[in-house]
Amino acid sequence: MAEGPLPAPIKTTCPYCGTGCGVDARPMNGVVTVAGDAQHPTNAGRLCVKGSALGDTVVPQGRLLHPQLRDRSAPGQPARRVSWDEALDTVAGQLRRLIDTHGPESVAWYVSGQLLTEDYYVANKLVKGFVGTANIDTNSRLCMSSAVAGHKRAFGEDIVPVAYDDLERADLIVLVGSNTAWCHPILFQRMIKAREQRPDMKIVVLDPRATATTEMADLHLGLRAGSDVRLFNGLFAQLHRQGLADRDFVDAHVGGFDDTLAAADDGATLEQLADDCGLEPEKLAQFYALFAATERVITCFSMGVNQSSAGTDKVNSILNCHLLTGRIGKPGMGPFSLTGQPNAMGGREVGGLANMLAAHMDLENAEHRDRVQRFWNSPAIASQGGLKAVDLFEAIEAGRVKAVWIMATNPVVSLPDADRVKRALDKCELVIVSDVMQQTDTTAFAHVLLPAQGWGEKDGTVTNSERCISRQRAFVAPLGEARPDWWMLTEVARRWGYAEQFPYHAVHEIFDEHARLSAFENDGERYFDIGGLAGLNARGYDAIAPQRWPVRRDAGDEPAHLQVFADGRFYHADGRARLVPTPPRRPAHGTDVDFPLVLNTGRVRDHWHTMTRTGLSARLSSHIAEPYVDLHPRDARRANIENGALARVSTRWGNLVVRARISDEHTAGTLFVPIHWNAQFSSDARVGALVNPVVDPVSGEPEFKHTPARVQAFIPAWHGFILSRKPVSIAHLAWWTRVTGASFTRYELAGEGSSVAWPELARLMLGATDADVDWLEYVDAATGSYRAGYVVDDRLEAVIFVSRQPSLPSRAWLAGLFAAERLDDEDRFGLLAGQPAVAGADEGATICSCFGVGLNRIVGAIESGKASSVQALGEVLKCGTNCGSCVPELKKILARARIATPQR
Ligand SMILES: Nc1nc2c(c(=O)[nH]1)N[C@H]1C(S)=C(S)[C@@H](COP(=O)(O)OP(=O)(O)OC[C@H]3O[C@@H](n4cnc5c(=O)[nH]c(N)nc54)[C@H](O)[C@@H]3O)O[C@H]1N2
Ligand SMILES: Nc1nc2c(c(=O)[nH]1)N[C@H]1C(S)=C(S)[C@@H](COP(=O)(O)OP(=O)(O)OC[C@H]3O[C@@H](n4cnc5c(=O)[nH]c(N)nc54)[C@H](O)[C@@H]3O)O[C@H]1N2
Ligand code: SF4
Ligand SMILES: [Mo]
Repeated sequence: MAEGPLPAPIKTTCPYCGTGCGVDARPMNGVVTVAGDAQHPTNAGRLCVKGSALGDTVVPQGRLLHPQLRDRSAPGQPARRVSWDEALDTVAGQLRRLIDTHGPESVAWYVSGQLLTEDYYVANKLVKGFVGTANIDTNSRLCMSSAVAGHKRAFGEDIVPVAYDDLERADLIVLVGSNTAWCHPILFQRMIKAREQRPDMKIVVLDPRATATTEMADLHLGLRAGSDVRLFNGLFAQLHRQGLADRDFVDAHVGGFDDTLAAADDGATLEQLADDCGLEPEKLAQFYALFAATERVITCFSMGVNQSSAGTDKVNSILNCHLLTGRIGKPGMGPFSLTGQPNAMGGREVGGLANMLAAHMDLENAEHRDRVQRFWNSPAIASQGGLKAVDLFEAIEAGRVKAVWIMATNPVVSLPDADRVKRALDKCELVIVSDVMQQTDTTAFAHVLLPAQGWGEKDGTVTNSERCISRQRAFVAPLGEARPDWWMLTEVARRWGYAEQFPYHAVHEIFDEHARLSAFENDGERYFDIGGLAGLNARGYDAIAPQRWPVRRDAGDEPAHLQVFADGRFYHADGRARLVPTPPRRPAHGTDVDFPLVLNTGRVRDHWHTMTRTGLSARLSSHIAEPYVDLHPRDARRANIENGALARVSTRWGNLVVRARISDEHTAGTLFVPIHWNAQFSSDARVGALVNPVVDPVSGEPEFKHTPARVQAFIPAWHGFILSRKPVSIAHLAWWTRVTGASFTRYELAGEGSSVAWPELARLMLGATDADVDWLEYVDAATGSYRAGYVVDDRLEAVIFVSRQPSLPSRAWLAGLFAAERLDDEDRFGLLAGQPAVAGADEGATICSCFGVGLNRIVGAIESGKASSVQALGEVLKCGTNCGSCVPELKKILARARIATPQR
């Protein structure tokens, strides 16, 4: 029978990073396949590795399916399934009781840049306009709040003045504190492609760490952590000295010059500046010269800038250099804040932060408050800023805030001093959590669990880094009783008697209201204006094509894509921008004898945040399987830690145990631990528990990138791993990590007790209790080595490998055996050796997740002379030819192989 044509895809938007790629989703027979949307202006058909694997995450595993109530005073009691009515009556009733007894400030919401604009709008309206408190903050506090504060100080409004196609027009792209190659992969690929087409274009990266992004850079400045302000102040002073200030532009449009120059220029020499920033003077001079000589420069910045106790000053020190030179408001130039979450920008539009109102209006502004209150027809409106994320959880711990509704974020993992978050939630009278997953570190504390619709089920809009609004469209039926977040909020509002102000039955009605508010009494005073999208019916809304705001109603012949600030008009009351003095200061806590190293934290290529979704995908779990700490050989030697062994990292706030990755590519004196692992995936790897909760005084953003720390060896009695088709109970062990495999689960283990009776224990753990299973076993008491496995109907069921040493055979080859329906004799022969009987069949660690190409195969192809370039590797092995996310790593493997193999 001939195959029919593929069904037409549903066009939607990727739910991961702020790049905001368009996705074609095709659900078929319970499986979702995805491809890049060729018509989307952001990605023109491409997807990175996380986007390509989205289908793996639209699955029922682990989903929260029904509303539940849990009586936390009766420990051990499971949550009780209830109807939506009972759950919502409980939420509305309990919150009302607390508000009536203790006032509106006694309750709070903690929401997320992963909500859709419509969810976010309703949450913000309900809390600020109807509860009458601004105690609603969002995880964007941990992410974008320094950028928001910096923009407001400089421009008078939170406006990002660069669009993606400007990157293609720039001659210099400076990436500050951004691992773009891994965190905004498709945007990064656009930059690399632009450089291929115009080889004069340069990419400079400022990051204390060597990353996949620095691998591709023309120049990497490995500056000392926290020294960005000093570096950009130095640039400001030098640009001024060289006469590169655009006097006309500054005179006409920018205030604050004298004070800013005074703060920036303390007369330091280039050598002094370089020394303060931990750089070679030549390198710093090279960067300054490049910046000075290039008119079309875009400075992109991300978490290495925002997540700092001087985050807002870091942002302004960058904006200052652009304002001084007038390199803003023209094609191919400007400062560019890269947003992290898919709807970080949408959250800013609706005023999701505790110190904002809605539609780019301010809480502190009485006229704005009055305007919004009239528009909402609301009984009250918050008149002062609410608690910012870190303060909010402190207030919960102190008992001042008695109820919190957490929505689409996992604060027990992602906030700094995360053990305090646990203590706070433990004490809190009422914890409501809406999430898509049943079991997270945060849902464990919920009294009320509300099942939210996930990606593919929910419907709405998101706005990406360049202010492009795109639709996320539903393409599968919601699982269980999952409902949209806006619906839950609306139902609570109605129970409080606000049915008239919350009349929503469908998502387009909310978007319409949001669009109308943006235009309401605007008259050009606020740049954020999408009045042109108001009045759409369901069909019109569904058809919204990706477009950048502003979208004004009476735009006349305004070009579709405006160049922001082209007319030199800014949004302070006097229409001018501001240079902001940024005297440099060091990170809040310096190192000392007890904590001599700097702990830096961030992301890996294939995981998203707390892994609730990417952790479901075998493909995405194979690139970096375990939590780790990167450290320099010098620091490892001092602590007696070997590569691949376990290490304990401690700070004043907490500690964890993870795998040590030692390399002289890492910066001496610093540690890097990824943010993703948590109690669902590892016994002891939640790095948030170690992070200093100090925040930037202006933005309230925590200093996630800089906590004084120390590292020690962690030496268990034995190391081991299990691969098993059935789940294995490992929670009692000293240390463990769980990794999703294709048809099995992998467990990395370490334990105490030198005289473990392995033969009995292993059969029990692996569930091979039937006497007649085909059980294979190898014991070497002398070396403490134990290996076993079993086969049912010729199919491998499970293996366990244990040793006193951390070095154990490769998991990759064994993992491959689980794919086969039958274990052949050769494989059976190699099984307990952990090695293929035929040489060369072991993939090694996955590099290309799209095609499952491992390190060993890549090195093999290079060493055998079959490939000597990224392109040739792609031709021979396909690696790097789909999403391209692994190209920086391929480049690095090639470079290493070139060093290792003498030239012939
Ligand atoms: N794969 C993947 N992609 C993601 C995410 C994810 O979870 N996984 N999350 C998304 C989200 S929400 C966000 S916010 C973005 C974050 O995207 P990025 O900001 O690019 O990612 P991070 O890894 O947090 O940190 C960036 C870099 O800042 C550097 N840094 C540390 N201290 C300093 C400093 O003092 N100065 C400078 N100049 N640099 C410093 C770190 O070494 C690190 O390499 O990624 C988004 N994209
Ligand atoms: N140490 C350290 N910590 C950090 C950072 C760092 O660099 N270092 N970065 C910070 C940054 S920038 C960010 S953005 C945060 C991210 O941190 P979090 O926001 O805590 O991380 P996520 O895993 O994205 O959490 C999203 C939660 O929402 C659920 N969810 C998904 N979709 C929906 C939905 O539609 N509705 C609802 N109700 N729930 C949904 C998911 O299952 C998950 O539990 O981490 C911050 N924490
Ligand atoms: S770059 Fe990757 S994660 Fe980010 S939006 Fe595009 S496909 Fe999604
Ligand atoms: Mo973020």
